[in-house]
Amino acid sequence: MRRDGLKVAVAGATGAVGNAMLSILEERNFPVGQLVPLASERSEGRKLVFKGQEVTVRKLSEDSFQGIDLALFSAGASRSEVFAPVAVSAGAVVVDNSSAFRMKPEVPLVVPEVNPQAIKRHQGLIANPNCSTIQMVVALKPLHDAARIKRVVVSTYQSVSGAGLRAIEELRLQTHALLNGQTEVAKSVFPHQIAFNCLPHIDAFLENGYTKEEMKMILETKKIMEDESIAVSATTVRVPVFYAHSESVNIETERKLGAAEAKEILAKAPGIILVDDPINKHYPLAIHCAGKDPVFIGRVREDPSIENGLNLWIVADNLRKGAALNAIQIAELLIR
Ligand code: 25A
Ligand code: L14
Repeated sequence: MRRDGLKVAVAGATGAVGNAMLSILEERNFPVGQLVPLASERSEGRKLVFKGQEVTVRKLSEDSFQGIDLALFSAGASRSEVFAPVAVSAGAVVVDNSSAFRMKPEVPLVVPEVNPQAIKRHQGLIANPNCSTIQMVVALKPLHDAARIKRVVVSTYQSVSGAGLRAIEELRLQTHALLNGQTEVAKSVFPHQIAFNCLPHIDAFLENGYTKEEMKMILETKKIMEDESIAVSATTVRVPVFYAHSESVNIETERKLGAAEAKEILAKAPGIILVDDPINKHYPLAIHCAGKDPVFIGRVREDPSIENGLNLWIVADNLRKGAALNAIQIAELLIR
């Protein structure tokens, strides 16, 4: 791929992730020569601003990718299934945010802090992992290198922005309605009221009783860490938070890792900020991590219920490190 003056398409440019992609391309001075924002016909003709210039949203179609060097996809799995292969055939390299291709053996699934080497074997398409998985593996990788992780038990507290712009609006409207004395709320994105509630249900349920979101955490973790032996047990929960996902993570290691040693390792690891001073009430909070790039870790402590166990609290902005930022970091590896 060229290294300068790239023609970059963003499929889903009007969505929550697409919008973050435009900001991050600009912030990081990614070498964009021309930006081509793509979305559904609902947004055709809409103007967006990129680097101070107006750009017009075009309808995502078979002819969207002529001359495109890099295509960033975040318009849902069904759109990626149809249009990502079209973009690759047209000669673009695709970084796909959806779940469509992540588990395909020939497709690299990349978190730059964890498995940058996997990118080398790409055949035109690189998959960006699930948001909850990305922030967890950034934390797991340095601990795995130090002490080999045998098992992970994770519960997530996921913000509504992961489900898109309409989901953000649904939480806002429901909260407003309930605070104004209404007892019934309108719902369309989430299966139940999300305001003042927690939903143990993200993405669709599978026959095994788990949700797709939970299975993504299990399967994608093994693939990114390149270690099928890591056992993962996940419960994913939607909470009434707008931005940033939080996770309670319990790990069991082969070798004993004390809390102090674990903190030292995490503090030095790439992409991580340790915020762990509970006496002064310092630990990562979604409201502080929203809009930021790193993965924030705190509440690091030994688990006395097993021989070699640790508990961690991990928070990151799901639209940035969980989606748009990670995708652009992948693109940066491509042009390096
Ligand atoms: O299809 P899926 O797999 O179920 O996933 C799609 C949903 O998941 C979000 C996405 O959020 C959407 O809600 N999403 C997808 N991948 C994600 C990821 N990795 C992710 N969220 C987090 N991490 P979104 O609404 O913020 O962004 C959607 C973007 O995709 C464009 N798009 C949708 N359908 C398209 C399409 N582009 C091309 N062809 C299609 N057929 C979408 O553009 C947006 O950029 P848009 O023009 O449809 O959206 C403009 C406005 O319309 C609202 N809207 C979205 N869907 C509907 C809708 N309004 C009415 N009815 C709808 N069904 C959006 O809120 C936006 O303001
Ligand atoms: O697989 O609804 O990347 O919060 C990320 C957002 C799945 C849905 C993925 C959500 C999507 C998820």
